[in-house]
Amino acid sequence: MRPKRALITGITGQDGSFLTELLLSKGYEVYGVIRRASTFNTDRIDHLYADPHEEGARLRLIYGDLADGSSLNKMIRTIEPDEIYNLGAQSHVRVSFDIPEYTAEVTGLGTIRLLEGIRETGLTPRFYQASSSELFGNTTEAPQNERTKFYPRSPYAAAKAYAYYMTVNYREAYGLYACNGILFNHESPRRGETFVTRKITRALANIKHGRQRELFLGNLEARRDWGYAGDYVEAMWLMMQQPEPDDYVIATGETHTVREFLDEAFGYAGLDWHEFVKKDPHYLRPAEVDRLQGDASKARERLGWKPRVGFKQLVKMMVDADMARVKQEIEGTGK
Ligand code: NAP
Ligand code: G4F
Repeated sequence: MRPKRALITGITGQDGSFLTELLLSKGYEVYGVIRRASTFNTDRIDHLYADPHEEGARLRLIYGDLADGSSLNKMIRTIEPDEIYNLGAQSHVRVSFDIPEYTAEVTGLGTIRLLEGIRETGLTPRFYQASSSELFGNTTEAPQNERTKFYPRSPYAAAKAYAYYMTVNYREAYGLYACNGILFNHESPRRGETFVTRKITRALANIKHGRQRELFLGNLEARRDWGYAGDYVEAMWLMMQQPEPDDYVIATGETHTVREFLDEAFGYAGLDWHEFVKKDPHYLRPAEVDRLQGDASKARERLGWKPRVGFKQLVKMMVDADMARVKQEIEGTGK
């Protein structure tokens, strides 16, 4: 019997790298979709990548794009994956206000291209859609669960809402095994550097080492339910192993402001953030999501999933990693 095959879009991103590690550890063959870029963009998965010509190589990278349906169709037909994880997206909420049409193209329509690719080939891979707590947007209900009404507040969230509903529709209309993981914010030392947590921990490390004096941020009062990405990819995999497909909220249940994240991170490093943080309206959003807090009871009960890493531990992990990285950079360059 051949090993299980997974196809992952967004493999070069934070979640793609953790999911690849998890699937390889479970004996899967992993096929990752990468975009052509003018510089290398595989830093997060380089440690997992073997020579594709090597016998037994279990991670292979293929050029493709969520905006290019024919490349996706060809992949599905030739790879014949057992599971498809659609993690690829223009995933930055603030940026989606600047490039709304592109965000819809990739984050919204990219999903339908994959779903149609599955339908057209007549194959029956299981399908995971990376849905988001941003779907809840301006909700007044707290905490949010699978039954909470959506109120998207950005082009990103509206594109994710389209992708969410198409995933449900293909499940109902064509009997596809398709799930939405409605994941609340999850972070790690591999988090993209323009998301607020990583922006803070990177800046903090630079400040501590004398390489930066100021940190410019937007809204410090927004509340997020921040978990650890390594825990959240396990939930993705669990959703794909159930007898029936379904949609699940994945969250810690705790909510903290950006200000609290600053307190925790700078406090841990023995600094007072008020001395360094400046407000910059550039980082405010035309419409903000003020408060997110998830209720993952369904995932706990049905998947047996629960987060292992708490808020304080997450902040420490990210600060430690950025401190070590900056130290290494300084030792490497002498600056
Ligand atoms: P990320 O680090 O920003 O990674 C996004 C991935 O999508 C990257 O691999 C990127 O490739 C790829 N991508 C972008 N445009 C693409 C295109 N046109 N075609 C193919 N791939 C494309 O995001 P993440 O934090 O890992 O999140 C993974 C997914 O979960 C995303 O869909 C995100 O919207 C969703 N989500 C994330 C969170 C969270 O808190 N992290 C919460 C809920 C949902 P490049 O490396 O080439 O740019
Ligand atoms: O870190 P953020 O950019 O994450 P956001 O907007 O919550 O989106 C992330 O989580 C979603 C899940 O809910 C994902 F779907 C999405 O793909 C992405 O991964 O911003 C968090 C909060 C916001 O309220 C923002 O206004 O931090 C506030 N913030 C304050 N200053 C800032 C900044 N955000 C960023 N990126 N940069 C700032 O300077």
